[in-house]
Amino acid sequence: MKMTFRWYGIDDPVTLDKIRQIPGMTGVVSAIYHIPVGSVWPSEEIRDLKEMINKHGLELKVIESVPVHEDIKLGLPTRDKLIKNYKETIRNLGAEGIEVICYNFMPVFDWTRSKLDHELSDGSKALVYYKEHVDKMNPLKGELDLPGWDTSYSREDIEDLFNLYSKITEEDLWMNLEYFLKEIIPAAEESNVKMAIHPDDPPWSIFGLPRIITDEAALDRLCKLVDSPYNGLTLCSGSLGVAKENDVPALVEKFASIGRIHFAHLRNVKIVGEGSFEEASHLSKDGSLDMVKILKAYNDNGFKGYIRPDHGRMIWGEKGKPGYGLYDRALGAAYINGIWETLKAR
Ligand SMILES: [Mn+2]
Repeated sequence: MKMTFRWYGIDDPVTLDKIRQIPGMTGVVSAIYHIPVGSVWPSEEIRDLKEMINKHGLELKVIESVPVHEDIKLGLPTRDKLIKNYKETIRNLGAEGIEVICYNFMPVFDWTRSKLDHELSDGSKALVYYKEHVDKMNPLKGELDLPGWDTSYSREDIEDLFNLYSKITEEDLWMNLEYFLKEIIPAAEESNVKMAIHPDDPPWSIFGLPRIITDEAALDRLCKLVDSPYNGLTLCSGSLGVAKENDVPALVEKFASIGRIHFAHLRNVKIVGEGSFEEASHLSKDGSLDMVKILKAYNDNGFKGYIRPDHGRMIWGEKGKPGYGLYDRALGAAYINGIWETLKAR
């Protein structure tokens, strides 16, 4: 495995100079954040980003993420032009040596939490999702109190999107994903870029919107939509792991053994009731996931891909982007490195 760290670009208070000092760090995963969703990422900007990262002794081999336009998820007639742009972005990224693109297919909302600074018993602050809190919100009545939610959407935009999605079933969303993948995977193959879908976070429907990348059956179905190693997964332990029925080590075992995991997100979560969870430190005993078992499944199946500590808590008074501070993620990386070194030595 190759250890990486998510970096949000030059405005990120967690600088490349700091990231490179974390033991074992080979690179960062990043994106070009100012390009509107659906537009082509220009080669020159990709090259500039890569060169800046390389100058700090780090690689850029994974992009997280190239967002998928809502019109593609909705299957609107405008999708063909947008998919054409997406393919061009894939080719441009491949030409600059990018190996993996992480993306997701979640309607309207990306990852969702009810609070971003919930204080845990040790005084650290974590992202949490309490079902009773989310159930009370009604985005159509303007009762959307979702922290971290993209405020660039107006209430009218949200209403329009909800109206469009009210006609889209889970099966429709699957068909639209299949259409997208059948178009882009050949471009990914030609460009030697592995596509790696991130599971839905949390892996269940919210606000009545369809969500499909949620469990083992969904990952099986995804892999079969286009049977190519270039159609793969970002296996996120924390996203899948909040649903009790998802056995994360077994999922790693299954999909790493067939070479479909291109990017691993390692995060621990504590299930605190049906449909509710708190993000925890990476340590197994702090959450509901067995991190040694998960890493052992990667090691046993010869995983050579990219891995990163996923969200961290805010500790030691750090202020910054929720989930993406330096300290707790660095501790997570060190912990993962320790487990990995031990597994390799056995
Ligand atoms: Mn993740």
